[in-house]
Amino acid sequence: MEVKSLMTALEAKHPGENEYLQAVREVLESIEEVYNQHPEFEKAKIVERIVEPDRIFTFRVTWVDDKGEVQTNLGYRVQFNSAIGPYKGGLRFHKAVTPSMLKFLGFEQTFKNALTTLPMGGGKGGSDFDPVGKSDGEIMRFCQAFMQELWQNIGPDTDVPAGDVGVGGREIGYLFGMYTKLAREYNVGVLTGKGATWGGSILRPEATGFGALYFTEHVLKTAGKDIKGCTVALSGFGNVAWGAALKATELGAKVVAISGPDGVCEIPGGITSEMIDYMLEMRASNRNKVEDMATKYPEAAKFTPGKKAWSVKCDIALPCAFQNELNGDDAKELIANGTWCCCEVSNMGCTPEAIETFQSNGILFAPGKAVNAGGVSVSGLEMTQNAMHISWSGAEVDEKLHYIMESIHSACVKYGKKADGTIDYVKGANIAGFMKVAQAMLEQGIV
Ligand code: 2IT
Repeated sequence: MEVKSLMTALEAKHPGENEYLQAVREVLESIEEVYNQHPEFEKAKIVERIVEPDRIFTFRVTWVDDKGEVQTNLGYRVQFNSAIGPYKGGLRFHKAVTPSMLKFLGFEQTFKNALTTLPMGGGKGGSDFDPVGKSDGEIMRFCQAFMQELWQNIGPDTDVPAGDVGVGGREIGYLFGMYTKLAREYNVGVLTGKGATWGGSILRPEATGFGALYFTEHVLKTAGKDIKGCTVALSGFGNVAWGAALKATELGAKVVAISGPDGVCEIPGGITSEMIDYMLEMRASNRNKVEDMATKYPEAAKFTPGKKAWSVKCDIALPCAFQNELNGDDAKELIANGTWCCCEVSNMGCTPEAIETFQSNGILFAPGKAVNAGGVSVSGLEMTQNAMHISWSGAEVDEKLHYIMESIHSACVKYGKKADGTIDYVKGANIAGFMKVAQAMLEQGIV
C-alpha cells in the first residue's frame, strides 16, 4: 500500500469531498508502515475496502414550519462498516451537513468504536436541517419526518443511531416516538441517548465530556503532570462542552473560556456550577449564541465577538465543537500563550497543520477518536442494558466508562510509543482501531 497513489485514486473518485479525504489520509499515513508488514491485508485489499462505506441512504425530508410553509431538507444515513458489530453512530443536524461530512464522521466512527472494547461497527447520519432559531414544534415535526424515511433501515442489531451536533435528548425522544409508532413494537435498543425513564442509560448525556477528561487525566499522568490547578479553554457550549466543563471543574481545573459561532466568553475566575447548568439552557434555546452567558453573568464572563477560545491563555485546550475548528495559526497562538496540552474532543477538531504544529513543538496531543470515545461507549453500554432489560446505576456506568477510557489509553500507548518514550496518540489510536477492524474483515472473507 502506498498512501500517495491511494489518495490520488480516492480524490479522483470523490472530488471535493474534503473532510472525508482528510480523515482517510490521516488514518492511512498512520497505518502505512504496519499495514505493509501484513501481506495478508494487501492480498484481501483491506485498505481499498475499508475506506468506502458499505452503503449510504439519501432521502428527502419534507415538513411544515410554524408559518405553514413547506420545507424540504436532505437526510442521510451512512452505514460505514459492520465488521465488528451493528452500525453505530450519531445523527448530525446542521446546515453545513454534506455526504462528505457524514462519510468522514462514519469513517472515524468505525475506528473509534473499535477502540471502545465494545462490539460496534461504524455509522453516521444526519441532515442539512438547521436547528438554529427553530421552535420546539418545528424540531418535533422535522424529527418525525426524518424518521418516517429512516425507520426501515435501522434496528437494535442493524444500525443504532444516537445524537451528535444538533441532536440531543429532546430530538432522540421525537425520533424514538415516531419510530415506535411506525414499527409497532417497543424496540428499545434502536436508538441511544434516550431519556432515563424509557431505556436511556444514566450518564449518557455526560459521557462524552466525562470520558474526555478521564482520557486527559491519563495523558497528563503518563507525562508526569496533574490536571489540578490547570486552566482550560474549551470551544462550544453544547452537550459535549457541558460534560467537559463539569468534569474538568470537578477535577480541580479552572475553565477560563467557552465559545460559540459568535465569539468567545472569557471567564477569568473559572466557570461556576450555575454557569455550567446555564449551558444546557443556552443549547435548548436554539439561539446558538455564547454571548448569552455574558449577558446572564456579566460580572464573571466577558464576551468578545469574532474571537475563538484559542485566543485565551490556558494550559489545556479542549476543542469540543466542530471539525477543523482549530487550525495551524490557532495552534501557534496557543503555544505562544503557554498551552502545553490539547485533547481533541470534537471529531477531527484540529486541522492537519494544527496537529503537526502541536506535535513538532512537543505539545501533548490526543485525537478525537480516542478522547471522545466515551460518548459512544456509554451508548454501547445503553445497548447492553436494553438487551438485558435492566438499568445500571450511575456508579456502575461510571466505573465501566473509567475502564474503557483506560483501555483506550493503553491501546494508544501500545501502538504509539516512540523510541524516546513519548507517545504519538494519533498513530496509536489509528493503528489500534484499524488492526481490530482489519482483522475482523480478513476473517470474514471477501464480502
Ligand atoms: O461522535 C460520536 O461518537 C457521537 N456522536 C456519539 C455516537 C453514539 O452512537 O453515541
